[in-house]
Amino acid sequence: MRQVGNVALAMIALCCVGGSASAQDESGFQAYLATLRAQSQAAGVTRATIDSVFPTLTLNTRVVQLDRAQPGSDPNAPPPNFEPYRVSHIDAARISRGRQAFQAQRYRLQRIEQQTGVPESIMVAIWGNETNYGTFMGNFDIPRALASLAYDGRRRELFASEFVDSLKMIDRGVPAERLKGSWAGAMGGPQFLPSIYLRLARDGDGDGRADIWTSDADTLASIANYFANAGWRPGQPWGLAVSVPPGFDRSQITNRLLSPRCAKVFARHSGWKTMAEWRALGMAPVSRAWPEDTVLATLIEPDGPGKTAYLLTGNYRVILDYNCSNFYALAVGLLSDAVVQ
Ligand SMILES: [Ca+2]
Repeated sequence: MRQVGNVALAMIALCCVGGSASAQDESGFQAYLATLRAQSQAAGVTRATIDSVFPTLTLNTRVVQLDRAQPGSDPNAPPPNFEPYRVSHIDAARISRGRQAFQAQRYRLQRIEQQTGVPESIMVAIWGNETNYGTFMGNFDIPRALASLAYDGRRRELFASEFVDSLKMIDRGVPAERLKGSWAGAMGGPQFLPSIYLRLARDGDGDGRADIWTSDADTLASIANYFANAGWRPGQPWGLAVSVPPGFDRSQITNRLLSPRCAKVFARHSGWKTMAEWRALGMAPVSRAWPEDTVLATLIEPDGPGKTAYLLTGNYRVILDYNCSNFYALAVGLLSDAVVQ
């Protein structure tokens, strides 16, 4: 009952914010653009960029449909198992392409790892998970998509801010026609939102531009810069697959901390223990060498007791910072291991 009431309230709220969110009409969108224009001016976007972009903007109903089709999560539903996801996302084709990308890019990857401490294999795995190694980066016009999503209003503040940042990219010298990406505003090989591009995109090939759309060197340098900025610890793995001993008492590893962000993702992790403590509890490595005894890790059992479990270091949290999903982060970690085998 409470849920029904909340949904009804939300619909009422939507109907009355600007009177346009449910109408989805071009005239409502054009009227809303005055707000976005004022926000852009207030944020310091140049007149030339504003005058060149705004006349091109029309409502993209397709991105609004895609945003609304995002599956809502039922708080009472048990999380799905990871194993089917692993099998479909880290298949032979993706591993094979990853090994090819790894070999083809090694001369760059080695240099970037030396500069940032971010492993070559992690850069490749992010690239593979985000865009299948640069082969699928999205073809939506980014300012138009973000303006449409801001107008729709489900996450207006976020999308309006990203829209303004996409204009700042033009001011910074990115050609407007480069601003192509996913329907939700992620661009180029690393799939950066405009705010992330402005903060963390890097020039990897020395031409003075961070071209994450056509330069593999810039894409890989940008991914590494993101990871270094988010606190990747050189010399530590992301984690490793382990087997949990039969009859293991899980009450002794309960996580009592509540994460302020991504609470549901972190709620699936145990409390922190050192590798020495995990080994003393009977965990046995499945796939790779045991990290140093002092490294801290949490345990996740994404398929429940009796199946493969994973010990996750602080570096796993850096992958979550990139995309806060346990399935995503596990897939990146396992793909990174597979491409260098
Ligand atoms: Ca460049």
